[in-house]
Amino acid sequence: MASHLKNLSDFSHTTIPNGADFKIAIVVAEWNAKITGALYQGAYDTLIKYGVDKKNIISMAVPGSFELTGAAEILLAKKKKLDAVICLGCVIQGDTKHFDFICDAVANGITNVGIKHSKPVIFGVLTTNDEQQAIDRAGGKHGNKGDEAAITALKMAHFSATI
Ligand code: DLZ
Repeated sequence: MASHLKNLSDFSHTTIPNGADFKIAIVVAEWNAKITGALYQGAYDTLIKYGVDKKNIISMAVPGSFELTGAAEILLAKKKKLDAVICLGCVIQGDTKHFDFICDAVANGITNVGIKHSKPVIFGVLTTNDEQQAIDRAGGKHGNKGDEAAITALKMAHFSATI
């Protein structure tokens, strides 16, 4: 069960833990819904693929990426048995500084919520220059960052469970 490394050669990028014992929340932003819907589908399907029970996946929507931090905080405060929260969003660069404020706020906010609760809170937010870059990362030529966020959640939940 324990996954402590004995030496550096034990390390493997390919080991993805089974999620049968985990309860995981996915919070997804409604802004840029076509993109975030694809991220959500990728994350959900990946959790199922690695053994997480449907009834142990909590799916919630929030208006925009800025709200992801607050939602993660509420979930972790009210649902003590969660093993991880996956935050999914897509912020696309516009003509104003809004992009920078949202990206900074959500990155720092998610980090702080995870530290506060000692629980993995995963940053699955695309921050792109344009819509095409987002499409490419939401099931396009650069894969689906929702899948990657789910795998990170499984690895970190396993890390936490084995300490
Ligand atoms: C207002 C706004 C803008 C301009 N752009 C985005 C975006 O690209 N992606 C995103 O997820 N949300 C955006 N929002 C909404 C904010 O995240 C937030 O919902 C509002 O500022 C209300 O707090």
